[in-house]
Amino acid sequence: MTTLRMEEGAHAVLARNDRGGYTVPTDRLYPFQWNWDSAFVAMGFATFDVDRAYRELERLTEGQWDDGMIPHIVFHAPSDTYFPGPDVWGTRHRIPTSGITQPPVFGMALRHVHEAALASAITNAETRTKTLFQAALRSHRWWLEARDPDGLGLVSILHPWESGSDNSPAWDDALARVPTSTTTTIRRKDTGHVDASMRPRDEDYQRFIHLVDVYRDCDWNPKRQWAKAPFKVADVQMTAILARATADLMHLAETLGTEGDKAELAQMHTKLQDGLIRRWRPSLSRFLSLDLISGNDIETPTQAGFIPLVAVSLDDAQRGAVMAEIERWLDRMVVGVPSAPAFSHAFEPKRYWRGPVWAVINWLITDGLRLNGAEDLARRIEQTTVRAIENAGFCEYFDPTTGEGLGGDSFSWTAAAYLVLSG
Ligand code: 2M8
Repeated sequence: MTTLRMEEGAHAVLARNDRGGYTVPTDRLYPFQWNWDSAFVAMGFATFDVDRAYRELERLTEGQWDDGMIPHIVFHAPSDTYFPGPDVWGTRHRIPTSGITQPPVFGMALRHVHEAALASAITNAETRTKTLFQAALRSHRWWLEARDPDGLGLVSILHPWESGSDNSPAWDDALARVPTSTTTTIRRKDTGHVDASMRPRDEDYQRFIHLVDVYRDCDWNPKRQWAKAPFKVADVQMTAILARATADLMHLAETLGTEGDKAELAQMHTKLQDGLIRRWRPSLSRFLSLDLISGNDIETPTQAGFIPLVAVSLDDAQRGAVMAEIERWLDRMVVGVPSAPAFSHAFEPKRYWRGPVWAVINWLITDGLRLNGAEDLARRIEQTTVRAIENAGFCEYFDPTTGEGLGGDSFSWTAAAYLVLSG
C-alpha cells in the first residue's frame, strides 16, 4: 500500500476508535481511555488535527485525581467487554478510574501538540497548553512524592500494569513473591478477544488482581500503599519517561511558566537524571531497574534498559556499547527491537511483553538514539517498524521473528506511531 493510503488508514483507525474526544486503544479489548496510549495518540492527531490532539489530553485530565495522579484508565462510559472494570477498582473519583497510573508520556505529548499548534496557528492554543501544563506539573509532583519518597531519583511502580509492559520478564522474580490468592473473582475478558497464547497467563492475572485487592484495601492512599506494597520496583523505563517529560515541561515553562515552575522542574530533572545515570551497567550495556523489596538489580534483558536514552546524554563509550547491544538484539529478527531478546531464556515471540515488537517502544528508542547521535540506527529501526505496519496492518504488536501482526487489530497507538514515524 502507498504511504498515502496507509496514512488514510491510520486516520480511519483513530476515527473508528474515537468515543467523543478520547480514543480507546481498540474496540472491545480495551473499551476505555488509557493513559499512555492517549498521550501517543495525541501526538498522532497532532500530525493532522491539532484541536483533536488537545482534546485527547484534556479528556484524560478529566480523570486526574486531586493528589495529582493521572490514572491508567479513565472509565468515561460503561462497557462489559473488559476486566477489571470500575467495580473492581473501587476508586472514588467523580468519573470512575482505575487506582494506579502509567508512564507519564503526557508531558512529551503536550510539548509536541503545543509545537504543532504554533505551526498551525490555531486559536486558544496558549490557554489550552497552560491548563494542561499545570495538570502535568501536578502529576510530576505526585510522582516524586508518592513514588520516590526516599529520594533515590528513581520512581517506582507498585503494579506491573503501571509499567505498561504488563507481563515483562523483568517482573518475573518480583511478581513471584506476590500471592495468587484474590478476594475479587477473576473474570478475564481479554482471552475472549485475543488468543490466550498471546496474552499474560492466568497466574499473572491472579497476582495482578491480588495487588489490586491490596491497594483497594489501602483506600488507594499512596502512603499506605507504599508501606504495604508486595511489589515495588524502581523502574528505569518509567523514570526515563518522567525525566524526559520533565525536560519537555521545562521547555514549555520557558515561555509559559513562572520562575518558580522553572526552578522546580529543573530540580526534578537533575534528580531524575542523576538517578538514571547510577543505573547504567557497563558490563551489560544497559540501564537496570531495581527491585526495592529484594534490593537486587533486575538483570533480565528487556526493552526498558534502552529507554533512558530519551532522557540522558551518553558518553562515547556508552553510546558505542548501547548501539552494539541493540544490534545484537536485532540479529536475525525480521523486525526489532524485541521487548525481550531472542537469546534470553524468557523470550516468547508472540506473548505480549515477553518478546514482541511494539511500535510505540520503537518510537521511544529511535527518539533516544537520535538524541544520542545514532541517526543511522534510529532510521533503520524506524523503517523496519513502518514496513512491519505496512505489511501486517495497525496491529497491537508484532512477532519479531516473522513480522506477523498480533493481538488486537485497528490499534490506535500503532496508527499514531505510523503517522509520526513515517512522516
Ligand atoms: C495493556 O495493558 C492492559 C492493562 O493496562 C491490559 O492488558 O489489560 C498494555 O499493553 C498497556 O501498555 C496498554 O496501555 C494497554 C492498552 O493498550 O494494554
